Amino acid sequence: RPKLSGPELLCQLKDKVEVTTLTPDLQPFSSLPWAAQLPPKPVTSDLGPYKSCAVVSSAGSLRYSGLGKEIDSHDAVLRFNAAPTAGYEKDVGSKTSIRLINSQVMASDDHRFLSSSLYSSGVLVAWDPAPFSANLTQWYNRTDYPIFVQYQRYRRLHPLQPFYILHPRFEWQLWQRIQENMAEPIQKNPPSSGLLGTVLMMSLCEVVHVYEFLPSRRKTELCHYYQRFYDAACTLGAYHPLLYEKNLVKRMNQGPDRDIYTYGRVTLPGFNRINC
Ligand code: NCC
Repeated sequence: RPKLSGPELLCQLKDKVEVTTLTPDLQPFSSLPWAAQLPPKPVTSDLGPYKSCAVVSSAGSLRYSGLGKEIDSHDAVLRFNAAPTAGYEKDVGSKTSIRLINSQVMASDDHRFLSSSLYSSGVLVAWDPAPFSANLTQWYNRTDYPIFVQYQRYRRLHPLQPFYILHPRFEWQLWQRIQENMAEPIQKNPPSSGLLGTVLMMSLCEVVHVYEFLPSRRKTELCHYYQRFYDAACTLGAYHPLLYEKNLVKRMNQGPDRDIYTYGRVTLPGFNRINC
C-alpha cells in the first residue's frame, strides 16, 4: 500500500469518517422513554462553523508553556475529561466551549461528574468505547461504563446544558483510517479522546490548532499538566493506539515543524476548507 500524503490523508478523513452523535430517532433509543433527553439534531448541525479553534490536550508538557492567551484567542476551545483551567490559566487559558469526556469519567466516584462545577459550563460531548462494528443495540446492552445511566441523571440535573453522545460509528471509522495507514496491525481499541476531539473540531471549524498532542521541546513524563503523576504511557499510549494517532496527525499537520517543537502546536484545516 502506498503511503498517503498529508492532503490525501485529510481527504480520506473527510470522505470516510462521519462525525456524528446519537439522536432520538435511532434504534434502540427511539423506543426508550428517555430518548427525548437526547438532542434532536447531531452536534454538527447545532454548533459552528467556527473560524479558528483550539484543541487542548491534557499533556504534562503544557505546564510552563505560557500558551494560555493564545489558546483563549480562538473562537472555540475544546478540552478533555477532568482537565481544569482554574489555577492553570497562564498555560492552558480559561475558555472552555466544548468538553469531551469518556464514560469512565462519567461513572467514577473520584470525578464527581454529577456535582462538580468543572462539567457544568460549555457543551458536553461524551463517548464510550463500543465493541468494534457492533450495532447500537448490542452496545447499549453492554457499554464499557454506565454512560446512559449517568447521561440521564446528568440531564435531569442540568436540563439546559447541551450534551451529546458520540455515535460509535465515528470512533470505529476513525480507527479504520489509522489502521489502513499503518504498516502493522494496531490494537482494536478506539482512538483516544485527543484524536476524537481533533476530528470533531475539524468538522466544526475552519482551522484547528491542537496543543501538545505532538509533544514540544517541553516533552515530559508528567502525565497531565494538572496532576503530580508520571507515566510515559500517557504520551505514548497503552490502551489507545496513541502513537499511531500521533503519526497520522504529524503527517496531516499544515504548520511548520518548528511550531511543534516550540509551542507543541499543530495546524489542521477544517473539512469545509479542503478540496478533494
Ligand atoms: O488522559 P486523558 O485521556 O484525559 O487526556 C486527554 C487526551 O490528551 C492527550 N494526551 C494526554 C496526556 C499526555 N501526556 N499526552 C497526550 O497526548 C491524549 O490524546 C488524550 O486522549 C482519554 O483519551 O479519554 C484519556 O482518559 C484518561 C482518563 O480516563 C481520564 O483522564 C479521566 O481520569 C485515560 N486514563 C486512564 O484510563 C488511566 C487515558 O488512557 C486516556
